[in-house]
Amino acid sequence: MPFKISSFEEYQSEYKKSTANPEAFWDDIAKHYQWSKPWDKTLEWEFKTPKVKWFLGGKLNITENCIDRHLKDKGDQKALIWESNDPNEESTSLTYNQLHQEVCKMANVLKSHGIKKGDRVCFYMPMILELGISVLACARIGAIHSVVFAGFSSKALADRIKDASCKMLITSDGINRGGKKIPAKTLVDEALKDCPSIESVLVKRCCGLEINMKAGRDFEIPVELEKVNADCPAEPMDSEDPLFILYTSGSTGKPKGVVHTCGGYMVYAGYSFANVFQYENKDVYWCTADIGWITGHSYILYGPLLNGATSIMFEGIPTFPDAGRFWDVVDKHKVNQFYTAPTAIRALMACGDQHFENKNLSSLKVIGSVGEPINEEAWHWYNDKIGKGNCALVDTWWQTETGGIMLSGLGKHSPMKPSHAGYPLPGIQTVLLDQSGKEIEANQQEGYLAVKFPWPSIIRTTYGDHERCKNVYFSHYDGYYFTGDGAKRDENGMYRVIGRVDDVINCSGHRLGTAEVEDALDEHEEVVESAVVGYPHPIKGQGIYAFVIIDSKMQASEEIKKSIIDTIISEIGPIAKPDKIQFVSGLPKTRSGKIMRRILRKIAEGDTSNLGDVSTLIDPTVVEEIKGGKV
Ligand code: 7RM
Repeated sequence: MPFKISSFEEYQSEYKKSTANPEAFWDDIAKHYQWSKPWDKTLEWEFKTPKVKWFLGGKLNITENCIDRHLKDKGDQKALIWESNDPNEESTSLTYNQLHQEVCKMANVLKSHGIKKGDRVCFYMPMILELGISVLACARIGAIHSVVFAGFSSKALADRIKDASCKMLITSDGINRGGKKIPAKTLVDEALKDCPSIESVLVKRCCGLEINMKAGRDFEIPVELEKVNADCPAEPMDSEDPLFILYTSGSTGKPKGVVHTCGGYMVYAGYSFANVFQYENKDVYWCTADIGWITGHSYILYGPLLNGATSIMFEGIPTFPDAGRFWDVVDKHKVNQFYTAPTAIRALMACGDQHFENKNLSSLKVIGSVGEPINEEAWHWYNDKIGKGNCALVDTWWQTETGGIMLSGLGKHSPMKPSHAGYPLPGIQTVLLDQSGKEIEANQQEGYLAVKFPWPSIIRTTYGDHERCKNVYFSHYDGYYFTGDGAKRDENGMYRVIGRVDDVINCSGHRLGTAEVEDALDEHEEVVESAVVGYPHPIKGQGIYAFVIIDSKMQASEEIKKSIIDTIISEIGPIAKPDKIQFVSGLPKTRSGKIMRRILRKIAEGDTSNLGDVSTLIDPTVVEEIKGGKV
């Protein structure tokens, strides 16, 4: 039973085995890891409640599998390489031995501050090594990490801290982002005015910013590290104990905390990494995501480390100091597997070929894409200009909720087709459903992408609200996990994921709920009502288009627009800034009061020729007004 597949034929036979007898299949895969107690039962599941449990009764610690297990053979190999935002700063690294020591020390710091198994620890940090170390330190002692992307506002941070009643927050003085410095600690101080559950804050300085340190609450990480030793045995965790919470947006309400558990997540993160990226001993792997997103969790930290890989953590952005930065780093570290997002590819494509022409990219073997559909033009540019027609391009489809990659080629072993994610990984039983929930067999017909059998890293619950998990993912179609995406299959069974079919916008690879943005808009004093839709955007994939009704006493003006944008930045963060705001006097509503987003989407796309049936609207004249309106 191979852990790493080495031909397309082998993929096909593994896939067959995995569906014929999923439990035997995953039993074999899971045996490649280190367990302190073997599991008694492989799987228990039903998708109604839902209840899914993998490797029941098994005990393990993911950090023993990520670190300790490699010390004998790879102790002096680099585990993490850190590349600064500043291209002139020397990069640093940690070998597996050093990572072991740092994680153990940090784990002892957490313990010395009263953090125990099951406690929630929140992170609001840039991409520095202390982030990776501290996340693993949580896992070492069984504390549940909740990493909040540091582009979110203090309000959004506070919401997430409160939702999970986090006991500790780990942060930095600031964040270096291109030529800017973001005052992280100041934003944290603001958030913590309203978060009584936080008992202590650990701070790492990396920006040279002036900050306030609140006595008795705030502690400097280097000072705390001085006080502890490097001996910290790993806490034996039950397979189904939570490993982390990660918040993600949905079509309704506030972002929800997706919960992943220790055993199943470990098994699938490691397995999918090995197979999709076809990592070989001594390769250097680089994923450009931020650890604030699931891609960073699974494919900067856990997946690579589970495989004893060398993984790069990059603090910067693609366009600083110029659009050649990615290719500089690839050349400098002789990167073998490179994993990024279509929005970055499109942005760099627009900057011209001079940025990579003088860089040596010949180390690349696999180049990956994630986060949104990759359009054909970007696919070809990536394949031809970066991969030189000589690399495997893997278009990886997955979600925060799936924990790991679901649809993708396996390195060079799978056929490639522009804009197609391709085939499901072994163990992943994807289907396309029609409106009525019937499985579509035919090719080239669009349907709802769903999964009909559990895989080890499937979402277990949404933190503190299991009902919501059921409603969002398991109630649309009985017996299926519903992804929220539309897709089709070609004559060879290769999937092409088209995009969200719900009210979720994918803007530069960031997931945002239209309701979430509307709620933020409605916080503005003069905003009476709003409706938000996505529209095609050449770089971002989707842009955010807001239709806004303001108080009738107010004049629409650039100032109001600006203050509305400020409200969004403070409610959610700069990632949710609308690209377009159109003031309107009414919204197209049905008699039952529902906004007809279909019409607004058409108008936002600039396609007003055929808006379809508007007869069910209370007042069809608003459509004419909106069509003729200005942005
Ligand atoms: C990993 C991640 C999930 C949503 C998902 C899709 C979209 C992601 C692809 C893609 C087409 C892809 N997690 N998506 N990857 N669409 N092709 N290769 O992005 O939870 O933040 O977003 O992203 O709509 O549902 S996420």
